Amino acid sequence: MGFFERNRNELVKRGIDPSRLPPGQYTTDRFPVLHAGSVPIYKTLDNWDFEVFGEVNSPLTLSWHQFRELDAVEVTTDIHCVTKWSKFDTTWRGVPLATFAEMAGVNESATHIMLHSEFGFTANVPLVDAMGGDRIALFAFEYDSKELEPEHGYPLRFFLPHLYFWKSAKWVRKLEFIRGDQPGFWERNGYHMYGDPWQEQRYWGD
Ligand SMILES: Nc1nc2c(c(=O)[nH]1)N[C@H]1C(S)=C(S)[C@@H](COP(=O)(O)O)O[C@H]1N2
Ligand SMILES: [Mo]
Repeated sequence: MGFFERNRNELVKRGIDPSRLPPGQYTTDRFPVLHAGSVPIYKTLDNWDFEVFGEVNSPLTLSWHQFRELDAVEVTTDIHCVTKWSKFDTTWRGVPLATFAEMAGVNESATHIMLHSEFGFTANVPLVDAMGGDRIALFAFEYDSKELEPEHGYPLRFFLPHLYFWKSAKWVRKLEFIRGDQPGFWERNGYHMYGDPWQEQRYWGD
């Protein structure tokens, strides 16, 4: 029996439905850390801000304090990394993307969002995925009821669990509404433009 089959059998033994695992994934209870480049260190959040711009009527900039005054929600759900680990029942707290679309007055011309993080990291997501129906799309500041660890995105990361986890940009500073799709950092480096784990859209051409 191979590793992936053993991993699925273990889930069954633990009473967890193995169909929660997308194709080619295995579960872990650890929380691996993955990113390009270094982890930003913030001595204070006094100079931190969050900017919303692009195809909107009223671009805006929020301080950390202003950001934290917005209504937040908590969700518990599974996450799936393109490097094949999945983690079940992770709990996050943050402000829904829809809040910012409303505050800034997103134009009908917007089709996608581009997330901009520290050190130039970017990630692209279709707007319907970020706003539609029962989809979860948060700007998250807590994991497991505690503020984010520096290596997991402190103070703020995007959280979009229905796509591979590379779309969930850590250390996010700007939300841009754009017209037409553009590749972000990993998408320019060979990852799929969309990244649906259930379709195994890992790389270009998948
Ligand atoms: N700013 C930034 N965010 C990023 C990345 C990155 O390189 N830079 N990598 C992504 C990738 S590839 C993954 S799998 C997840 C990993 O999140 P974690 O380290 O909290 O597990 O972060 C995503 N967010
Ligand atoms: Mo990743």
